[in-house]
Amino acid sequence: MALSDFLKQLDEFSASAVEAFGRCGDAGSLESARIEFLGAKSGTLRALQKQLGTLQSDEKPQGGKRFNEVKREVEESFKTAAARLESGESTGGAAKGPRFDPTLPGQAFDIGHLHPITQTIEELKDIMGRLGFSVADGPEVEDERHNFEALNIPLEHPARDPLDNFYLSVAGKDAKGPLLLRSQTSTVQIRVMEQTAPPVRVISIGRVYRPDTADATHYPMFHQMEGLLIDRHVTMADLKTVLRLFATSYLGHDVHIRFRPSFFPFTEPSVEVDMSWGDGWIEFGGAGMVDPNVLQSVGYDPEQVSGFAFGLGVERLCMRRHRITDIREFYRNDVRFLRQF
Ligand code: FA5
Repeated sequence: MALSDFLKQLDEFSASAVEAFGRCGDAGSLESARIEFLGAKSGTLRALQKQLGTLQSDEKPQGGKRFNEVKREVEESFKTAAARLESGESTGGAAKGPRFDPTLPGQAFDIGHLHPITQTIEELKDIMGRLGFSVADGPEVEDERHNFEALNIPLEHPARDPLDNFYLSVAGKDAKGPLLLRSQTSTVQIRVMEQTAPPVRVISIGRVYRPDTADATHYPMFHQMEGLLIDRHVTMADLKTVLRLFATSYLGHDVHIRFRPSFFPFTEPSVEVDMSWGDGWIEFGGAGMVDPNVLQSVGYDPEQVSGFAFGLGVERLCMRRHRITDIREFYRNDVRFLRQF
């Protein structure tokens, strides 16, 4: 027999014996494998030993050396498999560690989910995005210019009463006058218009703060979605269309909305927006045509552009959608409530 063929047979023998021992899951199959590969009478190793004798005499030393190496490897691998079974492991190959029972049910992990208000905010952004509104952001700590003055709320206006706002005792670095937690997202209208030339089509959703007493429909911290659209020839009919499209997208086609005449210093005319709630109505926001004074305060020309703005209560929308009757549920952090969304 040629030396090269003999060496090849040794390699094949080694690979299949090591693989077979590693696969054995119990003592019976390991013993059968031992007899097959290492059996003294008719095992493969014994057959290979006989082949060794058929090599040319000058090739015998090399063949013999390799034979002994392979014999040692395979015997080692047998001993390792025997020790593994002895220690109680049933699986072979690379598996290490404790026994694994694949028939046991898996462990369910509590991974939590987004708060219902966060989910609502994402959905509102999505709906308004489809109506062509992009998202703008503004700070929660504001100065009086953005929270009041530029919104046409003069110094003596009751909305600026310290009892109706959370004024801060620290003053801002550059801000003139005191700082406060914003009481409405209308502040972002001003910030956007200060930085962008018309046309404008944005929403802004975020927290606002008012020292209101908490009851079923009020909370001292809540969220508003502000909308602002400025362009040429924008009318009240556009406002109504956008709000109706928004309400039916979010709440379904059986929802009705109505406008009631109202007053906001920064819109003229102004309306309060209600939506149907069971047999009655619930107010979910204020809106109107942006007052020319506001357009002027940010450097827009009211002769050239007009626009509408609205500010909606996010909690109220979510309550209407899920028939939640008390706004305080959102902030009690009771997982039995939160888990339902
Ligand atoms: C405003 O805040 C105006 N900035 C809205 C506006 C924007 C008008 C742009 C015109 C143009 P109002 O104070 O009504 O308006 O608040 C708007 C909505 O916020 C209310 O309709 C209500 O849905 C919600 N809201 C007001 N106060 C609370 C509160 N304490 N808790 C929960 N939601 C509230």
